[in-house]
Amino acid sequence: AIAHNLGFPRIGRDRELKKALETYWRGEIDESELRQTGAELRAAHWQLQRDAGLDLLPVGDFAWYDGVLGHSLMVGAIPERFRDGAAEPTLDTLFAMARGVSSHCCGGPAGPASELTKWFDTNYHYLVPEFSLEQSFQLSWPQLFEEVDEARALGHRVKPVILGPLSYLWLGKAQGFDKLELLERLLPVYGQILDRLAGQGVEWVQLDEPILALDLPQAWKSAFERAYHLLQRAPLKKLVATYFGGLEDNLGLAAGLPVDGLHIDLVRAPEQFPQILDWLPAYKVLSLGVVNGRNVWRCDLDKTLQVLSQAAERLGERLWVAPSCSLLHCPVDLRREAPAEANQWLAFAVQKCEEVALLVRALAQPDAAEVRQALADNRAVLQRRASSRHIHKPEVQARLAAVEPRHSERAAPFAERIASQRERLQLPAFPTTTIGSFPQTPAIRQARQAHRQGRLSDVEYRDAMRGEIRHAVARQEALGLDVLVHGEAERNDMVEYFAEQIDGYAFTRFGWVQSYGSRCVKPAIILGDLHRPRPMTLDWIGYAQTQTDKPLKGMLTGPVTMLMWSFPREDVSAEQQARQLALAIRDEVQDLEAAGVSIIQIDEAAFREGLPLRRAGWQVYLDWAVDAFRLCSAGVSNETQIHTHMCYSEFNEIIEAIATMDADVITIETSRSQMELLEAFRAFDYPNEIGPGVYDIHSPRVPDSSEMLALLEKAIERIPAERLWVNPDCGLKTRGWAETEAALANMVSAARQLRERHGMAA
Ligand code: THG
Ligand code: ZN
Repeated sequence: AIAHNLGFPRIGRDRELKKALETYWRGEIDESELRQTGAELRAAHWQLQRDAGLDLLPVGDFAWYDGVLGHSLMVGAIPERFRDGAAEPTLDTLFAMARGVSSHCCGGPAGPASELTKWFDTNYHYLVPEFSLEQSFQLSWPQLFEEVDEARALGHRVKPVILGPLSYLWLGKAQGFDKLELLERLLPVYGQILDRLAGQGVEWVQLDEPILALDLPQAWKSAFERAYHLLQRAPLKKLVATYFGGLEDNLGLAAGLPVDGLHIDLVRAPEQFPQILDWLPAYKVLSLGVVNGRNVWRCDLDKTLQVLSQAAERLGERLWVAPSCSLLHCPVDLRREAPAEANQWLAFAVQKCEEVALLVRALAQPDAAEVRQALADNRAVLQRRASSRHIHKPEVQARLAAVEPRHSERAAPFAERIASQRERLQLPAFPTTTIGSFPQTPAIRQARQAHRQGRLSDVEYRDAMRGEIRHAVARQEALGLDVLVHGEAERNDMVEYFAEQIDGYAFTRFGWVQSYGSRCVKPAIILGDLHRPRPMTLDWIGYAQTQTDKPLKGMLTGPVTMLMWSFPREDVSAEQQARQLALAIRDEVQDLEAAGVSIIQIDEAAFREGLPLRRAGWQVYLDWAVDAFRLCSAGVSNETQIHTHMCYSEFNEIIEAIATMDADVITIETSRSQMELLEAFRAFDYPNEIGPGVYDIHSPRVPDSSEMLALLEKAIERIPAERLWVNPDCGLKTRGWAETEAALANMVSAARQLRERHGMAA
């Protein structure tokens, strides 16, 4: 069998690419220095993979900002606003597409960046290709070919990786026409790419078609056969790679494509084996993705070898072994971390390559001493994990087992609750509030860093943060907002902040994963059973409440978002982990209530992101996700008002689940769609209160109160006036104070005018 890899993280073990990109964008290094860093990273990554024991290395997985964007350049899909006459695109064309260009610069092309969106169900974001009706494609960007030469000059055996034509079109955006019509125009460029690679002496190319793991319309299924039939004559071997899910109804289609090999994801969809063997033509290579490219746990080698041995018996040399998907989605190298007990259970990208190589070695030489030793070590490590007291906590499990359905039920239905809450809170009509965070100023970040490094004592830090809280509260009072927040000065990331205070989480120092462009996240790892040893936010929020007579909203992150933005366990279900998190947050909710906090917001920014790729899985997910939210929020009295906030915008398909969450108030992002997103809430007759964002916090622009008033009038057409709140789209942590105060002043003024107009002024 052959050991190969679908893709390696490009950001670098120490985020070298991030640093080089940002230095280049600031004008501190020139293009040749940036390119030099890129070449060094590629060389280092190939070497790491080769040293790990892989036979065939990916090329084309490196990208300056994003792989889909690089692909758009390669096929010449460059929107008009970024074109500079007939000139070939440059690295700056690529960065302009990724980051936008302002018109006052250099007289070159100007325009907003292309849109970013989530890459399938990962936390990676790609640049959405923009297709026009007159779209033409031409080979325009030689990066892939140069990198092939580069790798071969270094003596590596390589397999170029390209996004397949159907997945590429599927991921793009076409205004007012069917993008599938572009396929015939696109395929000749793929033909040229393959010819050119063959000319460079490439034997195998990997064409990624992850959409084969989605529910596809019939027209797209048929297009697969047509497209690959046309590409068949290219003089090199093609491996079609599928990942992130099972092929299901596309299994026959994928297995039958006129190509030379197929990669399937056996981590997400183990049931595809051995079924696949009955579908695969006898001449084809089968690549089995058995090492999880989406998580950080060591592979169970014994279990995996059982599957691989069976496959090897049937396939012989036609068996390839790989991670389930590109390793883009996991951190780079565990050897970078400080020693810790948990490290033995973990594998990052480099270690995953070693696992793949070891599996192949074990197939060939099951009795080699090193193989036996490695398998024995793996067995012992997994054993220790299975019995570790750090992971299995009987108290947590007992508490979870004792949860009853009534714990997810508020004491009274919304209609009764809201009456008690109005009585208690005495808010005006159209109450004004914010989503929770206020500007994270350099002073705040410096204080946090100084505290972390021990340069600021606990008391000094507490006083500094209390100063920030007093400032935020005073500003909000001066602005005339109705429901205040403490401003979240003490928080770094809305998940990390809570994860650090929940027992059962582990953290890395260098476990960065690219989120988009130069931006990375360092997800926490759910190591074992989770629980909250002590209050997490009470000191800050309790302090803030002492600074004002107005209602103050307590701010928490919800269980689903905590889970979606962490590396989860694989030995218990997502549902179980969400319920453990829900209980931890429930404790905090109850402590806040007991401290007199009358409004508690539980953010579920990633609620919609959790939806499975296939529609058949949606209801099961929504059921447990909604229940986790209810479990964390339902333990309060009728007079305590529960809010939630969701950033993302498509609610139509999940509106019923959102209603079932039964938050008293939901705030959502709507300003960019001119309140059109509220249509789902109107059509469904959403029963609870809603705060549609009246201005876009992603831009420094300060809208007039008349603009916000117009949006609110639109909102009133869809939401009854008594149930309407007034707030920005999202948190304000990325904004400056000046624009924040100006925008909020206009927002408060808009709410006052609305009250006058509708005869609802106090
Ligand atoms: N928190 C967590 N995960 C997330 C988001 C989050 N995943 C999805 C979405 N939000 C991703 N968005 C971003 C936005 C900004 C950054 C990363 C992901 C970012 N990162 C800093 C950087 O790369 O320079 C590093 C931040 C740090 O030092 O911790 O700017 O909100 N958990
Ligand atoms: Zn938001």
